Amino acid sequence: MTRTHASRIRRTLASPLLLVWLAVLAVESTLAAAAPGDPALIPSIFRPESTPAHSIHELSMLVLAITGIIFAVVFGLIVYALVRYRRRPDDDGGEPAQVYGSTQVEIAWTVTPVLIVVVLSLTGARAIDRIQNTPRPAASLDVTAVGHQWWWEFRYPSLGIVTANELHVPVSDPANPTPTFLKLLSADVVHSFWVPRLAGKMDLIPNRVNEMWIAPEKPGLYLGQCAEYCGTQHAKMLLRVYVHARDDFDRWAGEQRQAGAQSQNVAEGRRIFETTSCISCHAVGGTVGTGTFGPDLTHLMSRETLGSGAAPNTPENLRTWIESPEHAKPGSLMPAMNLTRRELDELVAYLETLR
Ligand code: HEC
Ligand SMILES: [Cu+2]
Repeated sequence: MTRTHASRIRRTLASPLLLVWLAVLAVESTLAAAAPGDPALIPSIFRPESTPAHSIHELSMLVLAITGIIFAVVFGLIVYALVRYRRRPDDDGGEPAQVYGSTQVEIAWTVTPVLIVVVLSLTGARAIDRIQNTPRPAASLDVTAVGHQWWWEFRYPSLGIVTANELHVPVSDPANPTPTFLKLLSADVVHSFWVPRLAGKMDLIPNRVNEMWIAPEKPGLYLGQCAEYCGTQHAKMLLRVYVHARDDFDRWAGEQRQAGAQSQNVAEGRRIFETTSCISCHAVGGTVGTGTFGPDLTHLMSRETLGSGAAPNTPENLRTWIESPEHAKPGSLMPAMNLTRRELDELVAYLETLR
């Protein structure tokens, strides 16, 4: 083998491998960035923890196995042909034997792909059927999820709860399932609800009602992400699903149902909230604030993050958020209100009582 041939072969082999390797690297670094530190938080489809995600995982493994075999066979044949039929020093430069119209070969390479496609589409259809046509147990919970640029609104019509960005649901025992059924709506553009360890993606489309369900089997926090590009801050439209043991869920729901706190010593902060245009976009139970353009703030302090996962909900971050939403989330649809430093102190002190 001459040097140019060897390097051509190496180049031919290297480019698809390089692409595969780059793709794996990109996926891994995205996952790691989404959940620095804690591997349990990595939103991976390979570690399903809920019934629809199990079916999707099984299907993915089958598809990956079939496509993996195809990849190995095709790549093996390419490598074989490259080596076996490489140019040799004693080649006479003439054309090799030309073969036309082998009926067996034609049949083989038509029938095999058809069979593969039939198997893939039938198993896919079966998985879709299993997920979408599941009978709904009486003990299920209903939640309406509304996608907004760039945050999530969650309503529990049967419990009278409205919250944002952090979805709380009860755990579902496979022997006695208590799944959560989500009704997906959009207030503006198309978004997509995706928590990989719990279920597949489902779009939230304006003027349309989509539905999906989750039945998480283990309590804990599951991370997700809006999975349909929806504008500037799409990347910071994160999803947090808290799965609770039944008692914990009932306790959380009880707290959320209570009216907002009415603390006296933050009256000035409350006055600022009620007289600044905060109330045209935000609701706080028990106040004149009934806006729905932004997240409901009645139990703001029960959330661990601000701005749909853009920042941890600490007093400093809350203050920075109100002073300049641009800081944590450039392009966010909440304007900076140009409050004085004193007004900001009073307002943040008030917001911190919203537990
Ligand atoms: C024009 C409408 C509008 C006004 C006015 C407004 N906000 Fe907002 N606010 C929003 C939107 C939209 C979001 C969600 C931003 C995002 O996550 O992308 C938000 C988010 C927030 C959050 C974070 C909530 C969470 O759970 O993540 C807080 C706190 C907040 N606003 C407080 C205030 C206060 C206090 C005022 C008044 C000084 C105010 N907002 C004025 C629209 C508004
Ligand atoms: Cu979105």
